[in-house]
Amino acid sequence: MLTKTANSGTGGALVEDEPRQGKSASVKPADESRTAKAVPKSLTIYIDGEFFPEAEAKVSVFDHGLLYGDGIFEGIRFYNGRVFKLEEHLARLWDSAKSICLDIPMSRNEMTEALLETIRQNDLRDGYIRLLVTRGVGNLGLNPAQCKRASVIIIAATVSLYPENAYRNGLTVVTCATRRTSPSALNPAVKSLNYLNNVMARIEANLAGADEALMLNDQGNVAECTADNVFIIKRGEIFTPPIHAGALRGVTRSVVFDIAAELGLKISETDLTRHDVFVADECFLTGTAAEIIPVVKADGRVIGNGKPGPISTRMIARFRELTGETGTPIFS
Ligand code: PXG
Repeated sequence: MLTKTANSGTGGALVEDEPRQGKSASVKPADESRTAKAVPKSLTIYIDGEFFPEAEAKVSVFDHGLLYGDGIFEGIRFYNGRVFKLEEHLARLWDSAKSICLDIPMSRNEMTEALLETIRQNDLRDGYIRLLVTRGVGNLGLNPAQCKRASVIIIAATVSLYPENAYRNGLTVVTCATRRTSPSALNPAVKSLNYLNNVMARIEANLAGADEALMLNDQGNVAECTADNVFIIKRGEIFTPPIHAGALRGVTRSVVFDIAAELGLKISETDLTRHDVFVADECFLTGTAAEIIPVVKADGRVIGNGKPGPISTRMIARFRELTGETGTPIFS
């Protein structure tokens, strides 16, 4: 996850694979939003207090983020010149750090300024931030006591949303055999650089020709998808798995709770089974990259009438209003 191509202006940012049906929430380098003829412009990347062109943005092969996935990250969006829910993302980053005994080598205010400056350096108003804190350089042993200082990396890029028809037509999901990590192994609340559990699930979805993988916990209840939280709607009420079921405390998930309260919709955290998903009237996923996106098929069962339902549609509309109107200003 820390590798970068060093030879072009197009490879430094994270690019997700193309989902089936060409639906994509891929994060692309800034220059791809320009015309095909435009000369690719290199991203400017923050590493430990300095800015580098992406070809020179490199980390040591002895960084334990690379050697062991020892580190944490956040994916953050900015819209219309404002960073959406920045404080919530930073709070979760600091919680992840505390849980794994990682000292973030800067204050939250300094992190905010570094993040805003990275966006400004890339001259972006709408896009995606990948913020990483790695354990830093150590030796080949896994003992983090060898790592003297954590490294902070901030990448700002443009983001290609799923195409609008994915929001209108919905996604398909399949349940995967890979279970969400048990809290007794690696607590899924830690947004760690070790995402192999989710990557394995994602591979299963790809092999099955689905857009996303529904991950269960060790009890067989629904936890979440590979990078998104799951919600279902039954008889006008919204349900989502509780955190203890292995769901990340998603920032977008919290926004759904806020919108539900605002719209007077009943919402609760409850253990869900695959059956609950199959017989739901509506289903949607939430995540920073995907935002709120409907699901219309799970393991071959058509959800509701096979089209995004009215509550999902209202949620999406209100979410879009909020992202366009709220957030931490970047340029003032
Ligand atoms: N579950 C998991 C396992 C996640 O990693 C979410 C749910 C949604 O949380 P937020 O706070 O984004 O509403 C995530 C999000 C990406 C990306 O490119 C995001 C995540 C992981 C990998 C990629 O946005 N985390």
